[in-house]
Amino acid sequence: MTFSRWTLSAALAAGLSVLASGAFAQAVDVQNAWARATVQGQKATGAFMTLTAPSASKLVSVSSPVAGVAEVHEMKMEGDVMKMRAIPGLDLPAGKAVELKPGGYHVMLMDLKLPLQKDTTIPLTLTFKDAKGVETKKELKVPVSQTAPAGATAGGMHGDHGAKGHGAAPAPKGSDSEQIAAVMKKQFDRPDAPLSVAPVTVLGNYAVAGWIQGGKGGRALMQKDANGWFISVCAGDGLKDAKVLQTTGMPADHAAKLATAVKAAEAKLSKDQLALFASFEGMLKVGPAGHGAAAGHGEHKH
Ligand SMILES: [Cu+2]
Repeated sequence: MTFSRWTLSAALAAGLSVLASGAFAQAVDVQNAWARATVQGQKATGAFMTLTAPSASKLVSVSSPVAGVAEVHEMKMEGDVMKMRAIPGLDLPAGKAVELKPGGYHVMLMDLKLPLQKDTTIPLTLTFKDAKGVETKKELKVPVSQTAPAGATAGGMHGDHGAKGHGAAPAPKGSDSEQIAAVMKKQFDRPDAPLSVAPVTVLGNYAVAGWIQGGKGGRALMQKDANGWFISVCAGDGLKDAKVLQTTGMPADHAAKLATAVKAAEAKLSKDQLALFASFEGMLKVGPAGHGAAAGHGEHKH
């Protein structure tokens, strides 16, 4: 029974307890599963993992008692706009690892019943269908964390940056602006496309940071929680608009003050630089709560 032993040790290595209800020999291998922690009031998040099916199969549905709605989503860049939508099934070719990661395919957990707290686990049931149409279910206990754990892929601002394994890195030091620049660079800086971050406008636990990378640009809404600064939303001109800032859950007076401060900080920038900041279309909710709760996800039909 080499195969079943391999499956079990792989599951244990991933820190999961796995119970397959179908024929055990057909079990799809699950590695590095994790779900993104959420803050109070956040209604949606993502879960990620690497799936390897022994024979051609499909991931046809997902469910979790913590979410009113759970779907398999794909994310794609269309021009400069990140869009995501539910897909009826995710193809799992025989023996090929298929990655569900931030910025790519993911399990979308919506209508959350309660906040997902880091260092807890959530139950997640995956339903697979093989080439003969036979359905198999797999019950997982998925660890909740703020960022991709070591071994899992972190994804990137443009969906093409791949893993940097930054989940285990220590929190950056320095002023708020320095910490924010460090957080953004850690995730998106590349030797072939350096990321420049400026200006950074900090107001309380929120900040707006302009960024430019390889002829593209935008603004990032940063938020600070007990674990430090994280990227909350990527957008363009929306992040200097008080009304749009409010849609991220920011109190109205705070949004107004932040919008005014961002405009003041950017007052001496060149027209070209402002045009780059404006060139990021739409709004991409990043984390720590995944995406989906943000405005401007036009294709998100729920
Ligand atoms: Cu999604």
